[in-house]
Amino acid sequence: NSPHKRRIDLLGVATASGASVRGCGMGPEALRVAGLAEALIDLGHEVADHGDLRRPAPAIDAGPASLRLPDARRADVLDLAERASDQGLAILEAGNFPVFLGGDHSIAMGTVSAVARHCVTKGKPVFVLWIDAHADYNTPETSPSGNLHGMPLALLCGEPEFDDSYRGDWLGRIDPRNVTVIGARSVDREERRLLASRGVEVLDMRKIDELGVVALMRTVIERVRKAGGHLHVSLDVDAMDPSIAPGGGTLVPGGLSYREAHLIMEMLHDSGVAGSLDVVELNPFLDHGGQSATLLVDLVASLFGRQIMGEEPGPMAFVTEDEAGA
Ligand code: NNH
Ligand code: MN
Ligand code: MN
Ligand code: MN
Repeated sequence: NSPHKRRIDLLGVATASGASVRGCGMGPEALRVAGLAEALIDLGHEVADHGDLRRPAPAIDAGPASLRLPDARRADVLDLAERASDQGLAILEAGNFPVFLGGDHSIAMGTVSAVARHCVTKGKPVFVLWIDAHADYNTPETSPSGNLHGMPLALLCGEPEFDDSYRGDWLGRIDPRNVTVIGARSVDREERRLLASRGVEVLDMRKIDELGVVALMRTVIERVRKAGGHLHVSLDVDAMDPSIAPGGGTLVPGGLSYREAHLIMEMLHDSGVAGSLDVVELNPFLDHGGQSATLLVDLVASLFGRQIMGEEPGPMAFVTEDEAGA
């Protein structure tokens, strides 16, 4: 119902270096093939695609996860985070809405940094809505896996257990009390303790079951609105139930339903508080014929104003190969 048209800038960060399952480096291209830019243009927005950030010569990643060149992978993650932060900052300074296409969730070290650097000059508080099966608040000390995609929020919130190699002028800082994780159902033991002690709000699946996304989202949105803040939305494909979003490397049962996920995005649209977005962890190698990529494109469309009874076209029907009569 908002006629608000925006200039939306897509930036891919094509990497899986923060994850142990490979394949989400192909995420940005799958989102393009699923029609992301076209869906946004259909809604009347202006779209620019900046292509993908990637490492020119990725480390060859042989052997079991435990032997997989952790230093090389960390260097990949931090190089891409720095570049995503610098390029994201330029997009925000131009007054545009950045949509970052992952890539694994470690790219948020850079994307959220861009938002924090931009907003600090405007005196605008940054809020983060982390839509994810996981809380991604591990540190190198607490992480059971060593994978950097499980750590971006902890780094961004200034947890001290990251050494100086993680820091640079590109890294932004957010207040853990302005972070809401929604959809969580897999949180590690030490991670849970950290989240509680720092005051991160975790709206886990049980809270969603009991109270519903509408009541929960209203309070999140109200808090941002009252503070005159910028909301960064970070959407991990594994937030959704694996039955509707199989294209992720770390699936957990009991996730957001199709309508719960859309309702979150629709409410965010109506609120007008969102100013930047990540779409991460899509693994086209594990997806079923584009089902998860299509779902993510439809969710982004809901965030940018697509409505069931709106004038613009509705969600794309996902057609299986059988139905298509292939
Ligand atoms: N918490 C686990 C870890 O730190 C899993 C993180 N994996 C994710 N996060 N996909 O969204 O390794
Ligand atoms: Mn995540
Ligand atoms: Mn996750
Ligand atoms: Mn720099």
